[in-house]
Amino acid sequence: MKKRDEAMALWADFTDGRVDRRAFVLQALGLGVSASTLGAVLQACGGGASAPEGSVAGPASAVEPPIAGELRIYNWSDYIAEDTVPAFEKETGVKVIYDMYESNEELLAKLQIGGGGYDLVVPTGYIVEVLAAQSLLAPLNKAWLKNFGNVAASFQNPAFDTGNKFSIPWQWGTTGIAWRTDKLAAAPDSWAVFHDAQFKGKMTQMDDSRDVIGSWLKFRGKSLNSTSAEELAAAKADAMAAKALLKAYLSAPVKGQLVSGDVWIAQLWNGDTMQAKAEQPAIGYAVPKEGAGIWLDSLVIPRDAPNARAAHAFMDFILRPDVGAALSTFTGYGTPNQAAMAVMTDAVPYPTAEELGRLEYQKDLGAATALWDQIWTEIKAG
Ligand code: N2P
Repeated sequence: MKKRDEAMALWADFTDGRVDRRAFVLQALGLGVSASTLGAVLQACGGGASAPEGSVAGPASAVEPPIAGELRIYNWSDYIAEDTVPAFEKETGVKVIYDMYESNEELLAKLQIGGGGYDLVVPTGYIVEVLAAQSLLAPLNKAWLKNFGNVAASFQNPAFDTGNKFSIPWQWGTTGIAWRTDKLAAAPDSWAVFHDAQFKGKMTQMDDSRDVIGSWLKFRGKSLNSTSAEELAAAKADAMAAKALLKAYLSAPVKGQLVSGDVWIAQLWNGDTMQAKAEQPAIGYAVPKEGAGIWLDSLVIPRDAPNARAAHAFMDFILRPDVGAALSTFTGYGTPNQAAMAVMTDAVPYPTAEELGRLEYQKDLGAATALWDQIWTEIKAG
């Protein structure tokens, strides 16, 4: 019998009462049915009532799956300390397979086509919202996240995922301007620097629709979540004027060119800028006076993750103070982990009220996403 037929027969035995719940769970896990799928199935048939609130229902109460096997992680590049994965593998015996992406859109496309078979991914807040709305995430089992209390109160219960049903925070940061302090007389204080012809060919903006169009909306005093066709048309015109002077649209990989001096001015995130500065001290970071983006990236488990148990174990590992501190020390980003912050010597301070006044979180654009996509395609092609 094929596995699928075996699973169907097992399901019939369970619903007809020939197999009890415990035997059903054990045999289904043995057939390769994931814990999250099983949880959803058991909850749908009313069997999840005894599971803890907001958990992967069923398996946690019926049988505790072991922390074992393979864990597939898909994360942004340069976004983890060098020893995090080896230390987790050594402690748990879990084998980690680690792949990287450069933008939220790349991640979203992968998850929407059901590709990758990942157990953990690291979207920005507005993408958590999109993934949850499309039922692409597995709910967290808080009983497996003993260290969750280490998260700073201000980073718990985010607007994009109330109650942390699906996510735990990874790092937070801002999207501003990295610049070579030995090539420019002063820090760029405005997005207008990307319209300054004296820097033609020495500048880059990020390869990211939300960041590029968002910067030009901020430049005109608008929200970086604007859905107004008129405001977006103005942002497009500003982006096209800048494009004529840009070397490229490039995100994290621009670091090497900032270090070498091929690029003097780059739209970039604060932490990646600090990573470049570690190699080339003549690099500064500026948040333009018109304002910029602030974001919180989070660990989430895709709905069909094969190893949700190990994914939770990795989340709980990251929530430890020492592991969280090493992570942010490497990335140069802010830690949302208060206990980690307490043991760091050079932590990024929480933004001041004055800074928060100029910073804006990206939100899901809903139906206007299509218009943004169209404008971005036109900018790239234009
Ligand atoms: C990766 C940094 C990603 C931050 N180097 C984007 N939210």
